[in-house]
Amino acid sequence: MEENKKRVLSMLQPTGTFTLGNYFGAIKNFVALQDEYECVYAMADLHAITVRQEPAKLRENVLKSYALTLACGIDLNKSILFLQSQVPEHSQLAWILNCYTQFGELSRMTQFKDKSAKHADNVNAGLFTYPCLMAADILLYQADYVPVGEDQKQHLELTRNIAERFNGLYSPTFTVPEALIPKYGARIRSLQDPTSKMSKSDPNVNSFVSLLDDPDTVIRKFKRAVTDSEAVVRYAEGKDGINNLMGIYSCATGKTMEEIEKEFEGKGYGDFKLAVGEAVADTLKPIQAEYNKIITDKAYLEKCFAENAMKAEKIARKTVSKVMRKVGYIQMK
Ligand code: ATP
Ligand code: LTN
Repeated sequence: MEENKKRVLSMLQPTGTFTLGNYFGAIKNFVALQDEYECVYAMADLHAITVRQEPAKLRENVLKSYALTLACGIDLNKSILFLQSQVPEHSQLAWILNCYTQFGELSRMTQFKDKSAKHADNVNAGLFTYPCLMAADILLYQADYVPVGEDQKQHLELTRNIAERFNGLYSPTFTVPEALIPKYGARIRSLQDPTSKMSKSDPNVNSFVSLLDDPDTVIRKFKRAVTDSEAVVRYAEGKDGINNLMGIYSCATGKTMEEIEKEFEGKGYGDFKLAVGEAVADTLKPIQAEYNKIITDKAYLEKCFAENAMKAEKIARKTVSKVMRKVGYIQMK
């Protein structure tokens, strides 16, 4: 990898499959950034256990998520893609950053508030301090940019504050990262309730499109999408359902909102929904074909895990050593 390129880092929760929201909000961007930047990506499997996981299922989900991310176009000749739990520096730096983060700051995190309400029987300390682990994920690699969807903006802001605080207390140690949030894919909304984000943990499967949904399922889900009664395809305030579908269509085809309005002038929502469904199904076809090839090759996947963890650790080790020296730890000779 070239030394003078700026570095990009991002991670995904290894939930086994991804939604169209994950794809347009994050993964598609991961792929696009590979030529211009030195990219480091990972499966956030340490984060995954902030909610209870069944061990065999977690293992399977990590394999699937990794294979699917590769299938979306991550090229291991250009980028690193590793498993967070295989690089121990993440846990090490997270502990240290815990001690430079205030209780009050963590209490304000909306993802913590949402998830602790959702899993009221298991509001564990990991769920609370998880933004410090996320900060460690980013700061370990001295990342300049972090491509994420809008829901991660608050965590990025906290990461910047932690980095600036640490740099100020000692001397410049961490690169202060910037979020890279796409214009239209940043917040893909639920097809059933366009006021909330599309989420794979939504109990209503018609509310989200999974990257592994077959074409008929995709088209059926778009046909059922909630819209409004105006019956005019235009991007406007108060038309959450149509705005969301236009955003998705724009992400899938590269067309602008004006071009989409023109294309569907005088046509009804039925035609529009069908076109969105078909465009999305076409986007997913090559990803699914590639995924089906990769997921059956466990030996290849395991080789990728090992090689990429080693590459990641080489970068992460340097940062941890620097941090330990600054904090005042005696280094092993
Ligand atoms: P859940 O929906 O179950 O809460 P998640 O999909 O938000 O989980 P991740 O898989 O970790 O969790 O998300 C990976 C990336 O996808 C993040 O960068 C996140 O910002 C982005 N993302 C998630 N949902 C959406 C969405 N609806 N629109 C745009 N981006 C999204
Ligand atoms: N918190 C993120 C996943 C995540 C991440 C990161 C994203 C973990 N570590 C580092 C960007 C950078 C989520 O819930 N989507």
